[in-house]
Amino acid sequence: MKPIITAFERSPDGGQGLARDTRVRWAFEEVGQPYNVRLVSFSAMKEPAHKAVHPFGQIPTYEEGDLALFESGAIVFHIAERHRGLLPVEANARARAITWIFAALNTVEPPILDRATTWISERKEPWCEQRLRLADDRIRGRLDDLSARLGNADWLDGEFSAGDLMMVSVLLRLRSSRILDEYPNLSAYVARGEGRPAYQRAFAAQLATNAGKPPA
Ligand code: GTB
Repeated sequence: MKPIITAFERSPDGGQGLARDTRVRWAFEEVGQPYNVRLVSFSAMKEPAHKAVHPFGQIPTYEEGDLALFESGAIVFHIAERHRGLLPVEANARARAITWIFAALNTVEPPILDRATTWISERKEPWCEQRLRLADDRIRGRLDDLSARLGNADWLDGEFSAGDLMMVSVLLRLRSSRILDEYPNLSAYVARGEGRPAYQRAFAAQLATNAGKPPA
């Protein structure tokens, strides 16, 4: 039985791959596991049927038999645990890869999300420019350290892992801000992630859903 995930019926980004189903699709593609997608509208997301799976009425979700999951991090981790290809077998290397999943979601993504929320919800406010500058400085603080840690390596800790998948997914959200351009090694890291055939397939799949539909 193929797992079923949920995605936006019409993504607000018009198919740029920024919604969080893309990272889940990418994980499936990396491990070679087929999956089905159920598209949901914004209103359906808030209905009891969807909220029974996702308490906060969001996407993505994951369902397989009796198991229902929400939170993209938990879903990617679950896929990585169940299938070979996204987590090292050696115990310490595996623990470090999992640490990078958490670092992406808990340490790097929050200031990036803060910037996105400011831009989406507060851009008409007179103080928005100032707020964005503050958000950018917080992001730079994280990127300075991430860039130093990555150095000239291809991936964060040895072979490509679910930690890299999550970190690249989080950094992709920065593209429109140009901040990433200030960090050539991080820009190259993101490009390496996007260049992976599994990412390309995931991106194409979400684009196929949104092609021809104007951004919501
Ligand atoms: N922490 C959760 C996770 O990682 O799964 C967050 C889930 C989440 O934020 N889901 C969003 C959602 O369902 C979609 S991905 N929003 C609808 C709602 O809350 O009512 C976030 C997202 C949405 C749109 C863009 N975009 O258009 O650029 C990018 C990212």
